[in-house]
Amino acid sequence: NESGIYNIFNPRNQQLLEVYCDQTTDNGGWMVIQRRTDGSENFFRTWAEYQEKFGNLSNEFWLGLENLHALTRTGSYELRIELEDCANIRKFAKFSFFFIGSVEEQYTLTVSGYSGNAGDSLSYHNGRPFTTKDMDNDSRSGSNCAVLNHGAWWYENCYHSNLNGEYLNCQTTTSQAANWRTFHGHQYSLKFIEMKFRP
Ligand SMILES: [Ca+2]
Repeated sequence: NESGIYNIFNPRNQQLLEVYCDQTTDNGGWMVIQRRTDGSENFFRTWAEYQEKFGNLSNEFWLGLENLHALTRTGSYELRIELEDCANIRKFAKFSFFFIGSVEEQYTLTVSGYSGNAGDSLSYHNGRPFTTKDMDNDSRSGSNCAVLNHGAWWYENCYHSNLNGEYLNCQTTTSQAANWRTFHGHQYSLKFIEMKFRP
C-alpha cells in the first residue's frame, strides 16, 4: 500500500504494464496518467508518441492514450488532477466519471461530475477528440490548437486547460504554458501537475 511503481495487467495486450500508483492522496488507489515537475521531459510530441507511454514514471511522464483507453473501458473510473503553484499552494479538481475513447474515436474525452477547489477547467473539453501538433481534431478552423499552444489535449477552440503545454516554471507570459484557467488563468505555468484515475 505504498506509493510507487507497480506492474499491472494490461487488458490491451494481456501483458504487464508498469505504472505509478498514488496510495496516499484522497485514500489512495490512483493510477497516475501524467506528471509534470521540472520540465525535464518534452511534451510537445506527435500523435504516435501520445498513443504510447513516454517519460520516466518516477518523474515526468505520460501513460499513453492506448493504455488509457484499454484501462478506462473496463469499468467506471473517476479522475483527479493535482495542481500546485509557485507559492506551494496545492489545489485539485476531481471528476466522478472519466473515460477515454478508442483510436477510431480519436481518444475522445468523457468527463463529468466536477468537485474540488481548483475550479472546473476540463468540462469544456468533454466530448472532444485528442489533438496533437500533427493531428488536428480540434474545432478551430484554419489552425491547429496544439501547434498554437505547444501542447497536446482534447482541444476545442482552443482550451480551458493545457496541462501538456510547456513547463515554464511559474512564468506568466504565454498561453503555451501548462496551465489551468480557473487556477491562475491561461498564461500561468504551474509548478506541479498530476493527473490520475481509479475505479
Ligand atoms: Ca483546427
